[in-house]
Amino acid sequence: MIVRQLSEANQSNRRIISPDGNWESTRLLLKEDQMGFSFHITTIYEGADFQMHYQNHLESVYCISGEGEVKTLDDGQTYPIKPGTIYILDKHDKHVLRAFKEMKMACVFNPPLNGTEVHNAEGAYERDAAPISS
Ligand code: 9YT
Repeated sequence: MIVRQLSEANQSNRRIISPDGNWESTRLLLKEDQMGFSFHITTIYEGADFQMHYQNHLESVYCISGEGEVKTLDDGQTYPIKPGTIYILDKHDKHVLRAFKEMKMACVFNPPLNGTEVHNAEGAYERDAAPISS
């Protein structure tokens, strides 16, 4: 069994701060753990408004706290986000995420992240990012 503490992970290289200033993510479970998915606690900063397109990954995002919305760009639909909302990008959906109040999200990625990923110009993560231990 693996047991980790968010408070400890926040003090380590598991905490990734996005260069674009929109979010940070503490990656509690990664590819190297060989579970087939990764699990992160992500903070979306208040006022964030940015586009993502996870072409190489599927992602589920559960809102623990805060308030915002997510818009899928293919159909123009907007969905409010509040504590208890989960959105599931089952079609590699291109989307825009907005935070009206800082949001804490629990995120699961398949395939799992290596650990150091930040968004590329298309809002995706590359498959071959470095692991946190390297
Ligand atoms: C909700 C979302 O996708 N935020 C971007 C960061 C990502 N969840 C991550 O790397 O943890």
